[in-house]
Amino acid sequence: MTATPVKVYGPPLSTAVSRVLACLLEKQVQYELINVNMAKGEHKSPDYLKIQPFGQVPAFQDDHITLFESRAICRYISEKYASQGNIKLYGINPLEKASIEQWIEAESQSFNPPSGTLVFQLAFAPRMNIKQDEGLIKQSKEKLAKVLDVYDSRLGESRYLAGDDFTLADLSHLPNTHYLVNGTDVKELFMSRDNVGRWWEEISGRESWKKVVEMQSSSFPKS
Ligand SMILES: N[C@@H](CCC(=O)N[C@@H](CS)C(=O)NCC(=O)O)C(=O)O
Repeated sequence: MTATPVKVYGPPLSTAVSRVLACLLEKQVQYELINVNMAKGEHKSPDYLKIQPFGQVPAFQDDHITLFESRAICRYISEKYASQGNIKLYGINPLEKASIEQWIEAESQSFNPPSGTLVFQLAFAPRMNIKQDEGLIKQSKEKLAKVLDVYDSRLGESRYLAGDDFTLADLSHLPNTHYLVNGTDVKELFMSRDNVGRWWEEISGRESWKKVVEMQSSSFPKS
């Protein structure tokens, strides 16, 4: 455990915040979660913009350093606390790290665009009384299906995306997939692919992620 807790700013319901929380829990790093009331626009306030200039969550502080971008924060946590918690999370040699990076990039560049759109359209828009865009939903489902074909093939060769161990590559997929598999018809895109379905059951059952989901459930605004 670290002496001074690191600080994470933002609500656990945010996919990007939950990525960072899952990483901190895997690495057993003590943290303080600081609420940012997005409904009240606190993420656009002048003080908050000093630590996250794009006005988004999460922001992250460790002693004197401040970071934003959830995947960069996860890389930092994994490197700084390399010898504690899950020591395989970011690999232990150049090839492992490159393989993990390859799949983090795939997540960010190929998986996140269609899956993030679907999370917003199917999980958040109805709760926010925002009209859904049926054309965009259809297009995103088609794009995501193609990405998941690649994943299914990869996961037929190895237990996890980057090899035999659960790593940041897998962890990065937890937030969007969680929303899509729990409560939307996109679940079928994941579960109809045997290897993707097996992988999802395995990664979503990790204690770290179950704790994040608990935090999300208890912070969900009551209607
Ligand atoms: N690439 C960023 C994305 C951050 C992001 O989009 N955060 C969303 C919540 S999940 C947000 O702050 N949205 C409010 C806004 O953009 O104004 C990361 O991974 O940290």
